[in-house]
Amino acid sequence: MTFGTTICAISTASGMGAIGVVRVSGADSYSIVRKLVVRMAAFDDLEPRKMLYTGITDANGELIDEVMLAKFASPSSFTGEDMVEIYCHGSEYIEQKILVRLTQSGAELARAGEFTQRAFLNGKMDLSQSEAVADLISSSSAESHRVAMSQLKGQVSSKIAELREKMLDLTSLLELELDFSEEDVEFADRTKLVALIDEICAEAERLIKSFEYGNAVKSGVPVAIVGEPNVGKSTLLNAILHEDRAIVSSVAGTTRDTIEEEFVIDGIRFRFIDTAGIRKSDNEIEQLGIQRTFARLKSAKIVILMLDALSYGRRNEIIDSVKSEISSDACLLVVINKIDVENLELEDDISIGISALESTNVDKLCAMLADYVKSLKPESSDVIITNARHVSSLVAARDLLVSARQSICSGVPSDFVAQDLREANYHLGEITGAISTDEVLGSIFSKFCIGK
Ligand SMILES: Nc1nc2c(ncn2[C@@H]2O[C@H](COP(=O)(O)OP(=O)(O)OP(=O)(O)O)[C@@H](O)[C@H]2O)c(=O)[nH]1
Ligand SMILES: [Mg+2]
Repeated sequence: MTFGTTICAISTASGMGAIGVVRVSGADSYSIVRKLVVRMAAFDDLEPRKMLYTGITDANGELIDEVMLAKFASPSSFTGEDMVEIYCHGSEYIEQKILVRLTQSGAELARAGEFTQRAFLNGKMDLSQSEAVADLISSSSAESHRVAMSQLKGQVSSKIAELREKMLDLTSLLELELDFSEEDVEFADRTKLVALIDEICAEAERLIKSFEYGNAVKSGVPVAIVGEPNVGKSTLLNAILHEDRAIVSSVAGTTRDTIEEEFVIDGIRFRFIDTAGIRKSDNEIEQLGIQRTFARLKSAKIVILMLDALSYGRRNEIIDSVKSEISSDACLLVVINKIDVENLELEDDISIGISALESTNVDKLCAMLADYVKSLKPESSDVIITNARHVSSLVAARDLLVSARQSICSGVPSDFVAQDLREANYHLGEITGAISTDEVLGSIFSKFCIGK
C-alpha cells in the first residue's frame, strides 16, 4: 500500500541521551533527507542497511549535527516503505532542529503509532503483533517481556489462524448444504459438527482463561496489604521494597491514604498497596482512609490480611469481614506478624508467620506471591492473551459458537447456524486484523508512542 505522505518523528525517549534517533518513512524519504545532508553524492550511493557518516545542516547551511544514518529500501523495512533513520547526538534541541528541517523539506509529523500502523497496513505484521510492539516497549519484567515477545513472534496470530481455519471447515460444510437447500439434503454430519464446535469452544475458553494470567503479568499484580491498625502493614511494605517508603509508628492509624509501589519478584511485577488500618473511627480523615482501603480490597488480585497477637483472637471475625469484600477470584493470604515477640501456634487458615520488623520469612511470603501467580499460568500451551480487546472478541466468538451448537441440537435450519458461525469467525478475525475498521485501528494505534 502506498501512502500519500512521508512521515517523520523522533523515535527515542525525550530527554538527554548519548544517541537520538529520528525516523523517516514514505516514498519520498530518500529525496527529503538528501536535502539535509552535507555528503549528497555519498548519500545517493549509500546501499540500504549500510551506515553513512555525514553532517546535517539547517536552512542556512549551518551544521546542526554530525550524524550516522542508514537507508532501508521498500519492502524490506519496518514499515514496508522506503525509510531513513538518522542517529544524531541525543539532545532534544538537535532532534527538534532535524525534525523541523525534515518538515520544511516535505515530510509530515507522524501521529502516535503511525509507523507501526503502516507496517500493519503493508502486511509486515498483523494487528496482534502490532499491539505486541507496544507491549514490548512497556514491558518491565521478565515475564511481561516473554509474553509480549511471543505475541510479536506471531504465536497469538497462528493460534487464531488455526481456529479460523477450523471455523471455515465448519461453515463450508454447512454452506454446501445451503446451496442445495431446495433438495432438502443434509451433507454435514451433525455429530461431527457439534464435536468440531466443542473443540473450537474449548480452545477459545482456554485462551479467555489465559487472560487472567496474561493481564496480571502485563499490568502488574495488585496486592493489597490490609488489617487492623498497628499490626505492621507499612513495616511489611518497607521490608518487601527494601526501603523506608511508608511512615511506620506505634500510633494506631498512622497510614491514612493508600500507598502504592511496584516491585518485581521472580520476574513478575507486583503492585503493593499499603492501606489504612481497618477499625471503627470517629476521625473523619481516618474514615476516608478506611473507605479507600475497602475500595482497593475489591480490585486486588492478592490480599495479604495481616494479624498480630492482639487481633489473633478475633481472627475468624476479621477474616470473614475481609472475605466478604474481596473479589471472588482473589487470593487471600492470612499472615501473622511480629513473631519475634510472640510465636503463636499457626492454625490451618494462617498462611505464614513473619516478622516484618526483622524481615523474618518476608522472602518466603514473597515466594508465595510469585508461586500463586505462576499457578494461574495455563499449562497446555504457551499462547497467553494479554489484551482486553482480544478477550472481548474471543468471548463474542465463543458465545456465538454456543448458540450455533444449541441451534444444531434443536434442529434449527442450517442458514441460521451458518450465520452464527460466520459472525463468530468475524470476531476471531478482529483479533489479527484480518477484519478491521478505521475506527478500531485508530483507537489501537493512538495508544502507541510517537515514533513507533
Ligand atoms: N516487634 C515487632 N514490631 C513490629 C513488627 N512490625 C511492625 N512493628 C511495629 O508495630 C508498630 C506499627 O507498625 P506499622 O507498620 O506502622 O503498622 P501499620 O499496620 O501500618 O499501622 P497503621 O498504619 O496505623 O494501620 C510500629 O511500632 C512497628 O515498629 C514486627 O514484626 N515485630
Ligand atoms: Mg501503616
